[in-house]
Amino acid sequence: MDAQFKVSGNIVRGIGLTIMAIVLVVSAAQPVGLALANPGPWIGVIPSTLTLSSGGTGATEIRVGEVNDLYGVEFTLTFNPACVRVKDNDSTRSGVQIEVLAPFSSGAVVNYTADNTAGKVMFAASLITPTAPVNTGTGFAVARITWENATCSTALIFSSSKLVSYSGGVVSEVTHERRSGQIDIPVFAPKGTVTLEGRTNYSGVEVYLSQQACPSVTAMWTEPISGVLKTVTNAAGYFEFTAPLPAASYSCLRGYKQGYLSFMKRAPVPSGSLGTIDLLAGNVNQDNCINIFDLTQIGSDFGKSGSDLRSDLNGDGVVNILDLTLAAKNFGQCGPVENWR
Ligand SMILES: [Ca+2]
Ligand SMILES: [Ca+2]
Repeated sequence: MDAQFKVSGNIVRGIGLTIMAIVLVVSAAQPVGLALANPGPWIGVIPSTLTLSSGGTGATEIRVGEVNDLYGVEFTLTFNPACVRVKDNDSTRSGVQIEVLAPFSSGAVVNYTADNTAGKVMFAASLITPTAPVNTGTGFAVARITWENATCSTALIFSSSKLVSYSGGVVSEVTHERRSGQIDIPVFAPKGTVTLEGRTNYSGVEVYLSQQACPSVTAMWTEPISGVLKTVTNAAGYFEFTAPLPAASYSCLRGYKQGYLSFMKRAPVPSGSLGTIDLLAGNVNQDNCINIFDLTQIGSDFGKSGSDLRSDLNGDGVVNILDLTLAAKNFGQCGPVENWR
């Protein structure tokens, strides 16, 4: 074996490169394996996901973990300024400042500002002798950022960071992992399905989402109040809202279709699916009850054909025995219907 290596320099060199390549691959893979087995020093956003309602306020801490003798911290955290802004924690200074936590708050704080235009938070602080270095353990908070006016979700990413330890008279930079975070704003999006008795096409049901409480009376509401959101069902009866305000801002979902009893969902209107509501046919005169007035109207329209006939409950273009039977079957019923399934 020795002879072979000596004979051909090319072979030796080739093997050497292969070994180097293997070493490189192994060493590149090592930090991942080690990080899983035994987490090393880190700086991170805690909680990693801050869930806020739209327009809401909440705080995240910037913590450092698994560092012994921490003495200095510097970081820049970026966010989408179109989605959220940093609340000013120091009204005595111009600009926007975040909260520096002890013991760094009594140290040499060089920077603790936020830029709500560029979307970044900058921090640089060191402890001062005689303050002892910090053993951070599993997580030590150095700063707190209060977020306000959140309108959309955004990542919170460290674009740079430096951790410095001071031990035995030596200042040294600590290699560490950056754990980014995020602000999450769940979208309030109630949706559901409306079926229309006697029809196979469920389109054209007007659905409203309002900040005003649902009406307690059975009377048909007439016109939409200002500020409500409106949508219309498709042929399958499906509707969906994407509401810009927090869920708690909305107190009532309601809707109607000519010829049918109205329906509603009282507060709290859930985000996501409300299920399906089945509307009974026969409310020709829009008073939200099916009674003799409706039957009388159908009777007087009996035999008529054309589009947009009030008494044409099933929408087949003619007022006939089918429409009369639908209304008669539901005689005595009143809306609004609330039995979602
Ligand atoms: Ca009626
Ligand atoms: Ca008809």
